[in-house]
Amino acid sequence: MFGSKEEFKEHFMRRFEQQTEEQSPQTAYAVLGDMLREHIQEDWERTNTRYAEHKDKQLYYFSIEFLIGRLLGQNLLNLACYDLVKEGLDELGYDLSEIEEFEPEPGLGNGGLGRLAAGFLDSLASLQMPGHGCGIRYKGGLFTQHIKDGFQTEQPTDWIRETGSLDVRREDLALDIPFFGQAGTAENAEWVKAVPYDMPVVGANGRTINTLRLWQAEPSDRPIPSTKTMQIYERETAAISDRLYPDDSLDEGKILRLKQQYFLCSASIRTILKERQFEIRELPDRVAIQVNDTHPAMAVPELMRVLLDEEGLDWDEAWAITTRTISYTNHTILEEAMEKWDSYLIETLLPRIYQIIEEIDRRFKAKLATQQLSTHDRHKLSIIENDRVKMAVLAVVGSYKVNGVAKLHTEILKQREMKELHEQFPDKFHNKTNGISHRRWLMKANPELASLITESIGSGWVTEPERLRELDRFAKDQSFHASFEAVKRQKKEQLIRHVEHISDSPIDPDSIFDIHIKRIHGYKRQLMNILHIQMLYDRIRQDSSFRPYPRTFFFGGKAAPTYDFAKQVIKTINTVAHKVNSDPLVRQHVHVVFVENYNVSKAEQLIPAANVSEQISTASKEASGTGNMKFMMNGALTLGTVDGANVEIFEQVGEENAFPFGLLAEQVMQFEKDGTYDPQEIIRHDPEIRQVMAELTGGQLTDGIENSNYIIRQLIDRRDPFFVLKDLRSYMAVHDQMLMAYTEQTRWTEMAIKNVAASGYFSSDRTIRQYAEEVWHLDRRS
Ligand code: CR6
Repeated sequence: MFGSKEEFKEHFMRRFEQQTEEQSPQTAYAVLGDMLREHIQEDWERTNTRYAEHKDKQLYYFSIEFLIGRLLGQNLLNLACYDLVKEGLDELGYDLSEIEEFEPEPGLGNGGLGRLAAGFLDSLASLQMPGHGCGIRYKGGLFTQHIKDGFQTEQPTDWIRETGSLDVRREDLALDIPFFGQAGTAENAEWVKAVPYDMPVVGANGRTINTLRLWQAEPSDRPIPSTKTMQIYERETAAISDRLYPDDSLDEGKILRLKQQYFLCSASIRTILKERQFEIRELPDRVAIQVNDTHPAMAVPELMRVLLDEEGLDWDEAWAITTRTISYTNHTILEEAMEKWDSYLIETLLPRIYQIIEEIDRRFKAKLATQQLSTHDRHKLSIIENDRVKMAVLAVVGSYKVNGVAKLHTEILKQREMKELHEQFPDKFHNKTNGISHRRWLMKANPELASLITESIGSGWVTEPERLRELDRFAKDQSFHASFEAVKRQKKEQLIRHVEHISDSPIDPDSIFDIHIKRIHGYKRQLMNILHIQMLYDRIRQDSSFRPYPRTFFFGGKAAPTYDFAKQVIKTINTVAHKVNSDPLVRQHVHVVFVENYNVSKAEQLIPAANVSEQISTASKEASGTGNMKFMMNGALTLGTVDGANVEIFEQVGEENAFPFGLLAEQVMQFEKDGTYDPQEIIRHDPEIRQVMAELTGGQLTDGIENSNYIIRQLIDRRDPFFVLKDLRSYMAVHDQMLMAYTEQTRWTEMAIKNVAASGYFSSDRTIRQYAEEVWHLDRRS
């Protein structure tokens, strides 16, 4: 980026001295940001010109979330000047990692789905592919979590105000989006101005800089409807890009959410079409639109609307183009996350769109009319049913490809959740197992391990991550073992420094770091983990021969503000943590740390330090998981259920190098079907589980607080829908196995190395190559 270190230093100091603010690390952060922006500008323009001149087919990844994480460090790394800048700053008396801490994290996503979208953009740019993101520029990202008396409290964040962010306002591309009014005319509509902010996506090892276009909602200049005051209109307009919905697995069905979805789809589609330099009929050869879950599925009727009403095509032509342009990724089978919109909501807010959805449904039903189908099948195949619009069905019918995010999940879609749709469109369905950016999760988060790998096998893995396999040669190499263990130790010590202020007693770096970080949710079973810890506590106090190898259990994760059960789980974790950590006997063996405000930056500190990766979702419920891949890549062993991408992790590394346990997906689904699982039976027959349940009901695990019964209600009244008690024994047994394995240090290190070696498959570069080849056909030129 700056030629040499000297050049950088000179340039930096010159800029620094021009600042009016004092010369603090915060000012240094601002200066670095400006330098980066200027540096990127030229390559960004060049990339755009190249795409226009070569007429490359462009991919647009539509997503309601892009959890991009901090950008400064990652951009420097991708521009191959991180070390140079770090050393230069060092010599000037500044610490780059300290400067990086000044960047507020843009939390424009909830979890896996949003982080996946961000990782995909990194891979697209790094593979020099023309792929861009389209999303919303939420003023407030995901809330900041604080823990008070063991409870989660939420505080709004305002990342934009806190930073001069990297994006560029494109007033020239602003457009007005209509809501309400009458179908087909703009009369009485309420207009919202959509203003794009373009953010550069800097690819590694090249000069490709793609664009993440985030839309901001503002009042339009058009007259407002007579039924509204200016004040209400302005408030409602700003609300559209005011905040991210803080729930990743609940369909809230609120009008604001619907507005966000349509706002994103309409602004993006109309701009893509307006800027095009080709005939509309060429669209499928020039543009691919990937719809990330159903949130942007309004892309289907919106593209139809533009083709019909603005481009003047007839229905069949428009439909052929739409269904050759749009493809859809499904990320969940959880019933409560399957979006269903009340018809009247869509009809009121988007009258013309509703007409189009009705027509899509009518035509699809007419096609099915000739087939012999059961009532059940017809029900599963209808887009509109009981005055509700099922977005997943709309997305499948309106796409040319539909994918799940891990092999098991795709099979469940094909054979169960979307069986009837799969029978209608067998060729549409395919699997694309998720991936993670090895640049962020290995090179950026764990430069120590990255260097060790490069010293041993060369740097080929950086561009071809599957070459991490070459590490297998070192799995038994004693001197490699020593360096590998030293790196893990170093990362554990670094983590301790980051979190010691929140822990009530010192953390032992020699203990096993067992880490469970992700959103707090029933199916992710943080409850099972903490019940197990309470059982360890009971056993250590009751059985003087039971003195297990020391373990530090880390938890981190946010609960959706309206999800009482999950909030109660956080309280339980903190209560048990306090109890365990303040017991002089127990704390020699078990230590519990809840890391406040888990986010991407915290993940970057936690994951490299892990020995054990807790991936314990109820089998069939976690579509893929991506945290599991990050841990593996950093040499942690997966202790997990046979669910989501865990299945493929076990496949890649071999089950003997991991700790699988628990009910299988088919067993879970069988129990769900026949209803024969009775948690009471387990409580009756298992004295240890009975004891922990008694403690739970007695309020001992929640400080005796009223309301502690969300958990009881779920386990007893709702008959333990996530099979926590059912899997608890098997979970305890696999923990015992893990402890045994850990005491054989050499064998453990060998397993850890094999995990890193097998993790290359999970780079999102692999995932993106597969999408590009099999779905988007990005190499296709017209
Ligand atoms: N919550 C899945 O649950 C998957 C990601 C990304 C999720 C998770 O298993 O890894 O998507 N689903 O594919 C949704 O958000 C709907 C998630 O992050």
